[in-house]
Amino acid sequence: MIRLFEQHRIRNQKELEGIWDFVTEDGRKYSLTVPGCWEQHPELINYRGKGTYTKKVYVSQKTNLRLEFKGVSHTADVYLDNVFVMHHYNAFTPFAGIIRGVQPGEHVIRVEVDNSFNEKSALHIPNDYYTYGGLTRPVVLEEIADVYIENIHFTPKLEADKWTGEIEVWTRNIADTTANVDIICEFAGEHIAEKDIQITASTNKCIVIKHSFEKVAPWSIENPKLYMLNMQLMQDGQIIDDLIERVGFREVSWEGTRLCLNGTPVFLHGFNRHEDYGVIGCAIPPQLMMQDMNLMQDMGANAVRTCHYPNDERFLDLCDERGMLVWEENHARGLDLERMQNPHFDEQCKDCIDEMITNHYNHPSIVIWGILNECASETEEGREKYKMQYEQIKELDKTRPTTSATCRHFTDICLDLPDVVSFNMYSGWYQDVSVLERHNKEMDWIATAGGAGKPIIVSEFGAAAMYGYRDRGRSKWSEERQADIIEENLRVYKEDDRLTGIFIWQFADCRVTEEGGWFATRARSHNNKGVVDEYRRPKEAYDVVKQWFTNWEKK
Ligand code: ADA
Repeated sequence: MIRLFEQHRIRNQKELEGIWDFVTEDGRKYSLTVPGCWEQHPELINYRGKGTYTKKVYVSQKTNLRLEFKGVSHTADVYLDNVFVMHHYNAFTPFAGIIRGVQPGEHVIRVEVDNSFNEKSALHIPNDYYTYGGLTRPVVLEEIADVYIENIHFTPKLEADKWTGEIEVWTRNIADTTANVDIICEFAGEHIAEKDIQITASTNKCIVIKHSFEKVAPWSIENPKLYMLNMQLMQDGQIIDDLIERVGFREVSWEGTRLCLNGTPVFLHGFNRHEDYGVIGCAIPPQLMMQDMNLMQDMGANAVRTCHYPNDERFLDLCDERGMLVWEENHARGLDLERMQNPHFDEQCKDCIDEMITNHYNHPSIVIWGILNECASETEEGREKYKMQYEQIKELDKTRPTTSATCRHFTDICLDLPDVVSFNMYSGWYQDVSVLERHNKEMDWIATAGGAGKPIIVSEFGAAAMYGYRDRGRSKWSEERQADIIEENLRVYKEDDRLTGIFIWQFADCRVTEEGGWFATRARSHNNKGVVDEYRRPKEAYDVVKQWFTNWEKK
């Protein structure tokens, strides 16, 4: 399944799911499922290095091929019939390439994948989550015309109780001659058209359409109403391409200390969720995404943070359908200044932000963009990079607020930069201190350090517990103690009107790397702070969270 909804009725699209040939760099051959992690194979559980996937495809007539990878972990070099097509770094964002004039017959797609840690990888490093290996998200093969729709962005706006929308249609002409096209769109009960558009040879063109909508229902947590935006491209009276996007009419704003959805203040209460699940690693299929969603909503959550990287589009589709608000962030966790000064860091972050927003812009569930979790925001050099990335986000999307989860308590010099201030706090776990006292100290500091008058989110809080470890003494690592610590935090945050959101760390246990010394503080080489374990077995904290979150809005 490529997305949770159909994106093409005209364009010929297929998912290259199933069995691919795979060979490690030392010549071991396997048949692996795609999407999938190579760690699923018993001989590759800890394999870190290079491997090559190959797949034969058949083309029935001469055509242009568009080959898209929704996620390859973590570096890919793609070839068609041994001709280089494209390179991509970072496991968590989609990328696509065009191959013009492919002859009919059999062709071979080859993907050289590398999940090793090296100086060229500034973001995938030994860390408190696992960098898997493989074609971990869907692979899509499309036959496209010389002129096609590359992307669509929809920006809803509520003006005097009336919804208007701006539709940006990015078209591309890969032919050697100028094209004359029309675009037509059925959307939210309206028929929209733009005629006689000229697209010069070998260029892109963005067509902007503004329209007002009489009879639409807003997208909200309670009623996440979605509309299909069906865009078709016509040339000489023929529909030669199409792209269907699914969008919602909603506005995010931040007024004073609150985040607002359609003008109404909202309190985000939910989980940090890594893409990691028992035996299948990060290649979570929609069935299990659905299970995660069901569990989080059973506990009464209304928000999820995609710690610490852009998520699979199908999970974001599910959040759109279920009214689950999303904090999505670029890929970074705990990079100190030295790591932020890796020569590849700036470009790899820039590409990640660009691909995240370009591809995820239309998801109504995404209400905030995050960057650089716990990176070097206490340094001047780090501040320059935070500033650059916030500015890049605003260039791409002015409709959503920005934030970053800091742990540089009392030393952070970047709180003036984002729209929303967020901090990670482990009172009761790493520090045996009063949650209330430590929280007020943090909030007082934030008010003097650039965060005054801004919305504030506690982006992480929680404790570890080994699933099944029960202890009447409620010692640390027992399920009982985890439940106690989470409850003490919830009790404090519930009473603090200065907050606009809280995220428990974390929804489920996740694998971590042995490299980097994480094994020492991460029993089983897992981060065990999940409210459920990696197989989604609930710990005692599950019912505590459920009791608090399901009654959260009631004062
Ligand atoms: C940090 C970090 C998380 C996780 C957490 C923990 O706040 O942002 O990724 O490592 O600590 O479990 O200690």
